[in-house]
Amino acid sequence: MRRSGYGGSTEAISDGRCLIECTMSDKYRIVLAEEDFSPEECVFIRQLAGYDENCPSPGAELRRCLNDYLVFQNDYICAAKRIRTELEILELDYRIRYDHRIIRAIDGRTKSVKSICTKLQEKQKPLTLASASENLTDIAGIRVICPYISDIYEIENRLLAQDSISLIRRSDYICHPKPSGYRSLHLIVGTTLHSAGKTSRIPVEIQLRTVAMDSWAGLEHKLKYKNPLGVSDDVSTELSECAAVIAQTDERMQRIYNSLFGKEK
Ligand code: 0O2
Repeated sequence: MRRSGYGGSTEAISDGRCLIECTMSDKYRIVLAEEDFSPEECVFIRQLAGYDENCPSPGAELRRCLNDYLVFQNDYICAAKRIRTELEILELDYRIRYDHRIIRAIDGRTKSVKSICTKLQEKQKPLTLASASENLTDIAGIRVICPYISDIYEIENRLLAQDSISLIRRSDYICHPKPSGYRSLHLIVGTTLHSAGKTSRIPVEIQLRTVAMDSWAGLEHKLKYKNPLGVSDDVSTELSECAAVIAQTDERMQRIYNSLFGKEK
């Protein structure tokens, strides 16, 4: 096995495994060998990138698949990074200008290759990278946690005022909670990337919630939303009632905040 320096050349090894170096920056310098992915993930990557079983050079073909996948994924990493930076700038501006911490936390993830495939299968869409780009809008996801409900809409307005960010879809689960009791503002925004001579608008899902909504969603996610065994109607009702109590508390806290600080911004 031979590895070049930081220039990013790659070398397949004889038993069909391979190593890839990405050359973006130190942070994104990724060295991947097949064993970095579970065997299951490797199957998904091969499927998504259209692995050619008849290719006379399996190592090189796997390397191509991994490389195609990493190039695909990198667009989403970059798009999320840009949105995150805008959010951090906004947070700083509010802290300095108004002495208000409009954002308590920002969390982010890119969807795993397994989740991408599962979602495509659920939507009965082809398992290809092109299909993932076309049919999924949450490959890059950012969660923003705010103190007050009004902060959520303030952030929305400020973000969408940016030339580099456009709204693709908006779901207001605060005004219209899900039957489960789930509350958040979901924005699918697009941001334009220019790379390798082409321009593309990459979607990023932003979930904006209060601290209280987030604590409920975090617990319910495990208890019910992602529980493969499901829960009884009684538990569902109780969870939904908890969400309603939390929503009332958020509204009361908002009223207290407004009464003390008014509309300064
Ligand atoms: P995960 O593991 O959290 O990422 P789409 O996902 O865009 O194809 P849709 O219906 O537009 O479909 O998405 P939706 O319902 O607007 O938002 C999906 C995400 O919101 C979910 O992602 C969850 O993160 C969150 N969410 C939606 N409903 C609930 C709920 O009842 N409880 C909790 N805790 N979270 C919820 P994923 O990919 O489904 O899951």
